[in-house]
Amino acid sequence: MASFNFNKLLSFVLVAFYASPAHAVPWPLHARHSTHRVRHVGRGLEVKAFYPSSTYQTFGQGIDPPIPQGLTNTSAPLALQDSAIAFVQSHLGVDPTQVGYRTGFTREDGDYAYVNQFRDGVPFANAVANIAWKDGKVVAFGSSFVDMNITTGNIADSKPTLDVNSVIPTAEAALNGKSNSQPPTLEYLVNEDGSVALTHVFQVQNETAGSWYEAYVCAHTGKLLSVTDFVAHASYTVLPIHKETFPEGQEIVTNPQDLQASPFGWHSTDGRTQTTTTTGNNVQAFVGNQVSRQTSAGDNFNVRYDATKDPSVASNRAAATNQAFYVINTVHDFTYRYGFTEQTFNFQSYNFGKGGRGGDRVLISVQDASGVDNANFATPPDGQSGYCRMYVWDFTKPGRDGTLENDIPVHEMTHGVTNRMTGGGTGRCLQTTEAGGLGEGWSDAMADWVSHTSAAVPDFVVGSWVTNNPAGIRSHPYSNNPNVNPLRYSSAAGSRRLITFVCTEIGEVWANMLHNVYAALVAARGFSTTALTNPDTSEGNVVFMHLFLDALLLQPCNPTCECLAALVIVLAHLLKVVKSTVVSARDAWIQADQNRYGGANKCTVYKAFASRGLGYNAKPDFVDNTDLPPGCS
Ligand SMILES: *[C@@H]1O[C@H](CO)[C@@H](O)[C@H](O)[C@H]1NC(C)=O
Ligand SMILES: *[C@@H]1O[C@H](CO)[C@@H](O)[C@H](O)[C@H]1NC(C)=O
Ligand SMILES: *[C@@H]1O[C@H](CO)[C@@H](O)[C@H](O)[C@H]1NC(C)=O
Ligand SMILES: [Ca+2]
Ligand SMILES: [Zn+2]
Repeated sequence: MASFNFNKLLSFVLVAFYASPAHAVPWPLHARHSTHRVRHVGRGLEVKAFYPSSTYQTFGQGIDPPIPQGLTNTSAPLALQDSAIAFVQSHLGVDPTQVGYRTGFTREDGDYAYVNQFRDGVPFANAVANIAWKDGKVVAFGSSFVDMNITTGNIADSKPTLDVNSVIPTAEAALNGKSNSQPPTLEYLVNEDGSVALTHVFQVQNETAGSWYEAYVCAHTGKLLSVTDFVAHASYTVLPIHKETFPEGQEIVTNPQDLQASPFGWHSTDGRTQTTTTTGNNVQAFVGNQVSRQTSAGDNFNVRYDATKDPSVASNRAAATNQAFYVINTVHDFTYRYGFTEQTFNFQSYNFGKGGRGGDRVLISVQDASGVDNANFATPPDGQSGYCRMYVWDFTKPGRDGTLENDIPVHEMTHGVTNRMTGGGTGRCLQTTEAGGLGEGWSDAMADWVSHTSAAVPDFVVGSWVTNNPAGIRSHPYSNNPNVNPLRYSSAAGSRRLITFVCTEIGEVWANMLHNVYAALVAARGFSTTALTNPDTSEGNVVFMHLFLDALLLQPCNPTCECLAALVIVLAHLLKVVKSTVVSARDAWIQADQNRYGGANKCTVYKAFASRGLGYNAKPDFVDNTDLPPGCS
């Protein structure tokens, strides 16, 4: 029979997810995973980050847009395209043939458009502009348009003398790779000296070497004029993903991006312009509020975190921002490999035409000022950025930045993964299970999963460094030794005593079951050291991650309920829902195995669940059952 300390658990519950008894406070709203409630995103600033430009203006409340020439009915709503072109024309004094609309979108917080400079119908690669409107007024404008009055006379003819196919081999040889399936384009390229060349633009890639370039070859001379290096020079001093806590040691990690998952690398949202900050297609990591936020800059990705100094010193802020950028990108990349893609509603600014909605990279606020001793992740629907807040922990002097304990950011990002993959990207489908704590369980299980480097499955403790407590912030380490972690299915029955119990306790029961499922799969099938980037092998850790993400897509969307409401009536209702979700979450794993592996791992998985009371005949009643399905022994 499971025994656990009521008071200890109660204290945990009261301080939400990441906290300890010493810091017991009533459950603060912000410390919950207040999924779907936080909807603010700093689009106005993101526009600038999308397209770094030589000039950038903001207009406060906004300025009236010009009326496009030839417009007869001024009260008819304008197409974004027409407004964009009219504004650029009037603001830069260029004629209509010099501006071409590229793309744009309308959201509830404003309208956004992107244009390129053109000449003779040929776009400029590096002369672009972006406009943002709020309530019909122009609020921001960025531009790198070149002044044609200066360049005229020094600009190449718009008709190429060389065919693109004739210049590709030279660039392939020079760049040690092959041109890929991205169609070549013809574009003007403004050179540093102000002259303008006509270029064939295409991508040259080498997966073995991990390189990916965009080549600009002169369409008149065949000379390689410029290269966009999508991936090089990205090195970060970070706590590598498999190291759970800061004392395990920072390392310099070079080119960690997975180009299958992030085709433009981590620092580009358009495959053309590269950011040199912690702003990219998958995540923007920053310190500060929406307006004054600071991202780390390229020459600063290798700053070390110094735990003897306060988290707020500039070097520690930069290091933590880099760490956040690295972790969120890493989770983006490996979950992408296992199925959290554009189509399954992942977080990306640009979706490469692969489905789903873009414009929703993760925003992660490091050392967020709104709290301490916790972290949270808000998951609005597909198309709106996930928002993660990381806090400083004040259990020690100096305090410790939670970002430097990988189990915390991995846990948080996993909330985004599970919320998006369950029920079709609405972000609405884990309200109940989240309240019941399954979300907590998945998030801990993910942090557990990334920490492994061999077939060994040591006990896993969450939150030990930030709290300076080897026992961490859960009631027990996750363990396949029942003496270390005695939690069983029936342990969740403790939730009957107090509604808030449900949230943490179910999560711990579930995470410990998954720890045991993982151990069983690795014991049965071995361990892959390339699991983060290769999902196509059959080792236990690979199978585990497939089942983990596949099951999310299979499980049902759950009705909404609030964990905070400590009402007996709600409790009764909640328990009914929670009960069914634990069993159905397990069923989804079994079904995922059936779908992907023809049921090859059914007995292994069932045995692990049954060993913790969630056996074949377990019912939604929190009564342990250790039965195995027919055919398993
Ligand atoms: C002008 O546009 C408004 C709004 O779309 C419309 O109601 C009105 O009929 C239009 N007037 C003319 C003369 O087309
Ligand atoms: C370019 O020259 C034209 C004609 O002289 C002038 O009207 C225009 O303002 C100039 N454009 C810029 C950007 O200076
Ligand atoms: C890719 O890089 C590898 C390693 O540098 C090299 O051996 C190979 O030839 C390159 N492939 C191409 C197509 O150039
Ligand atoms: Ca998306
Ligand atoms: Zn959580």
